[in-house]
Amino acid sequence: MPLPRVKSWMRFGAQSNLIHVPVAIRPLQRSHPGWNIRAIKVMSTSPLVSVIMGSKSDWDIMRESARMLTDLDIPHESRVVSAHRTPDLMAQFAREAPGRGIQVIIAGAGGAAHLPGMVAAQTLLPVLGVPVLSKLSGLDSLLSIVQMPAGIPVGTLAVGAAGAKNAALLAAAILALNDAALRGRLEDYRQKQTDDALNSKLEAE
Ligand code: RP5
Repeated sequence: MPLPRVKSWMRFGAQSNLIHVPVAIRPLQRSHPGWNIRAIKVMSTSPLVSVIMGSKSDWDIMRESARMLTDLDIPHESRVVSAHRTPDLMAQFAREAPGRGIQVIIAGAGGAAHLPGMVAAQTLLPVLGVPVLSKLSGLDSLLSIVQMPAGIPVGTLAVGAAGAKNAALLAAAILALNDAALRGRLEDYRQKQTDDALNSKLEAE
């Protein structure tokens, strides 16, 4: 079976703890279910958005960011970077992100969620914080991220999946300032949302 056209590539696993999410990997997964897609390198695209999270347990929510970025055809990476478990990695990540071409960082964390603020303190890149649901229903995460003292901003989104999805949309809006094609894709996304709402059919009472 011929390979579908793939615009980006995927590399992830224990060693790099890094996921380059390809734009068209889903058809590839469907048509080649037995393949080890970790080993497939089709074409390299540097990520523009980095989706980081404090723990693997945040991925259920943070994958909404990654999915939205994939849908909008935005090269991105997703990885675990913990402020309290891997503080050196966090500092290195924040320092090196601009040089790697990253333009926006989305940081999800739960509980005493200091990751977004600590990363924002070490870079001039825009940092969008996503409060992950916690034992206190995400209220602790929300307050930890949104209540940054003056001087180091973190753009804070809603708690949970809606926030993760909106973080990607906000990152897209930032990138679209200098990318007319992406702006067009965002307009299409909004239009579809409008059409879906207008075409809503309610079931009988
Ligand atoms: C935070 O602690 C993470 O962002 C996560 O939301 C929370 C709990 O982490 P785990 O104990 O599930 O790894 O750093």
